[in-house]
Amino acid sequence: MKLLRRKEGPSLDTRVSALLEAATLGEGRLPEEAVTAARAVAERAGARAGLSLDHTVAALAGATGSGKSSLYNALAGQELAAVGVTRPTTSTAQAALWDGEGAGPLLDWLDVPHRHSAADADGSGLVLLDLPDHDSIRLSHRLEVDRLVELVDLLVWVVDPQKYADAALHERYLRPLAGHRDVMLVVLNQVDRLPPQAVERCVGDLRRLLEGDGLPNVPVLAVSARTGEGMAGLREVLGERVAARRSWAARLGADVAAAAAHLSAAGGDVPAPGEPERGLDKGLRAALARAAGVPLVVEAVAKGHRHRAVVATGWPVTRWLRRFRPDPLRRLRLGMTAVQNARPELPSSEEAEIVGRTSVPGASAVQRAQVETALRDVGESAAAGLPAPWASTVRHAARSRSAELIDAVDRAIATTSLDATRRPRWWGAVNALQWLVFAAMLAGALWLGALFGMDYLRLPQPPLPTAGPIPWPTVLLAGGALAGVLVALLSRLLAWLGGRRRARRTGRALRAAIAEVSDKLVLEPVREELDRHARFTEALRLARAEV
Ligand SMILES: Nc1nc2c(ncn2[C@@H]2O[C@H](COP(=O)(O)OP(=O)(O)OP(=O)(O)O)[C@@H](O)[C@H]2O)c(=O)[nH]1
Ligand SMILES: [Mg+2]
Repeated sequence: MKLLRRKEGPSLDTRVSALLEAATLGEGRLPEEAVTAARAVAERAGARAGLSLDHTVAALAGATGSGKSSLYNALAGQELAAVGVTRPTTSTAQAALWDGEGAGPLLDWLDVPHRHSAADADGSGLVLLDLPDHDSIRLSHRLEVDRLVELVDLLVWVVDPQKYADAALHERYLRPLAGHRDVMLVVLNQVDRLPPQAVERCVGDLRRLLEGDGLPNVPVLAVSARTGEGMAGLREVLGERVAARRSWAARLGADVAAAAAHLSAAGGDVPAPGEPERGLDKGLRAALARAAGVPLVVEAVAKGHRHRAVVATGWPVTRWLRRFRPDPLRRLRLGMTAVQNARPELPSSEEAEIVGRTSVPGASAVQRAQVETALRDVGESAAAGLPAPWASTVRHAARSRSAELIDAVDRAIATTSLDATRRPRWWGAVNALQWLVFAAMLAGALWLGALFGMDYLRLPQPPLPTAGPIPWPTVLLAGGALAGVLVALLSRLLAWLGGRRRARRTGRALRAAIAEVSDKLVLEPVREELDRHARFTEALRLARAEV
């Protein structure tokens, strides 16, 4: 589009694109009628801008008998249109062309096949349309008028002294077109029928009515097609508009503004509340944590840690007993990779078939209901302050992926808790120490056993080394046993502390993982919708040239 750039504010081109963008963003959110209307305006703007910009299409519109055809003839300088006594007379639009070269495609687009060349040479660039009556008893007339009133560059409303206050004109056309005041003229025709002093009063009254329509400062011209009074003034005003070549852009600008206002009314242009509050999903995260059994997992992590610590570092004499007890963490099928998790020797319950699922007990009905409520709360608070259609889509966005939520949280927990089974390095060292101490104890026991056997067989006793007063084998046996138990007890204390720390750390990691899931599945869609609304509002502002 080759469009003129205004001195200030965005260009028409920019505004049309903005309107189109607003329509696209409003799609599926706002009433379809408003979206379609905005698209139609954008399309029309593109079409008009692609046609002759050297021509200004002005339409004579008004009630039957107001004298449109008479004015048309007077301006053209010849009897082109039939002026009748039977009403209505004009049934299809016709065009008079002044220097009509290049106006053909424009009139094709307007779908006005009846064209004449005007005899009056003064008016180069003007395309004048004589329209049927807007208040016609014939539907086809009204449709033709409505169609062309939407398309032309300049609207010339023709009224007469009797019917200038007609409600049909003011309510159906003038008031809704208040935004088009820059591309409108009002002509009070037939002033020859008024006594001279009444003309001014009549014009004043008409001006007041127009002000009431939201059309102050619209030029009002008192003319008579019959006597030619005021016609020079009308010719002059039309000539100025044609010479300026601005009407088409002003008209389209007004159309864009009107369509944007319509979208705005349909979708509300309350500015977006911006980014959703941080921590908006706090309640949701807590509900998800409860529903996913985080407290249970955290407890199992602590217990599991202690359990494995005893297996690894306990007194070798008794630690094997531990193996008969299940690992509390493994029982929830946590801390295993998906491969381990899917191993066939695992109980083939329903969940076991789904790789990577935990066996944390499923959320109770109450917990699920709490998640639902929390989800609704997120939607509600994100939608607060938004106009109705957008508020509803934001609320919907918050719940759009809720079906995946519980599963995603469960997966996050399975992944996050993998880390909870890492073995601390000291377990290995203590284990080695335990076996060393155990070996010492065993050596002592064997030694004593050998001594006992030799004594039984009455063999001579070999010399017995002593540590102080106590013989070495006894030191080894008793000391080994004592040291083993002590090391086991100390390890148990350390494992208890370690379990607590690990549980805390796992709790934090789980909550972080849940926050991530909630952000991705709940807040992200909400943010997207809020962003869409923000872009919609911004596009509308631009389309209405409010910058
Ligand atoms: N006295 C007087 N009569 C006029 C004037 N202009 C038009 N007329 C008469 O008003 C009647 C209607 O004029 P038209 O020009 O046919 O009116 P129109 O607005 O085209 O009417 P439709 O085609 O039916 O919509 C005709 O009898 C004209 O002679 C005027 O300035 N003064
Ligand atoms: Mg007519």
